[in-house]
Amino acid sequence: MIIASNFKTNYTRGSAKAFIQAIQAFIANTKSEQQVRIFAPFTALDRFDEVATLKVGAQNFYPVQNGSFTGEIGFEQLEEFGIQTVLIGHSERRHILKESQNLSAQKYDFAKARESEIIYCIGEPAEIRVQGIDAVMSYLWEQFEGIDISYDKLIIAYEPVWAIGTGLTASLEDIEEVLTRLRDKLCAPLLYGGSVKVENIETILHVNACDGVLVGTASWNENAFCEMIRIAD
Ligand code: G2H
Repeated sequence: MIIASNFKTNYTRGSAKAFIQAIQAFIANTKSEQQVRIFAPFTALDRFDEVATLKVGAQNFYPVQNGSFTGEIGFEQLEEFGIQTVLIGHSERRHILKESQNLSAQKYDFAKARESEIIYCIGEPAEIRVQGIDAVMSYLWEQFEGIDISYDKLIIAYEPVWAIGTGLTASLEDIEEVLTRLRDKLCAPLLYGGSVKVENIETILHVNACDGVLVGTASWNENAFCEMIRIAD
């Protein structure tokens, strides 16, 4: 299973590094075989000790080699820290930062050319969900425009927008329905994200076609995140 934590805009450099080192120690002590990912803030990125099952990733980057893009971080600047995995298309980038599908696709092409693992996020807002599964699926397929779904380092995270950071989790039936329809057309591992927590991770991981989870809020606690990895074991 893939168990990923998205720190979002939380943690200082020191506290994020301490968290990552604690997770490394947990993996070493328990010999967990779960594939763990931690998407830390840029300021906490560093060359961490190598742990085979853990990758530290970046939550974002700008798809250029060099250039004049004030305030942005380029991919080469991430590679300096040995970053091998990135998030693209998270709903907070799409909806709050107004990133277009075109920009997500540009980032995707850039990271793919650098042979990085990509966790590519898709999800529908509440007004689409109420229209039923066909509307949800056509909305989700639009988020694959310009995306090479055959890339062998692609992981997809299905995160219904209305379930993100709200405490509302999609029902197991809804998650299964979406993931199995995605599975019909996609070979990439499929994650669910949206208010995953210690109390619901076990049942979510048992959903047909679910290969893991992307966790925000509930992972911002070292013990809780370790417990989620343990439950996946
Ligand atoms: C969805 C998720 C992590 P949360 O954004 O990407 O966050 O678990 O807080 O809903």
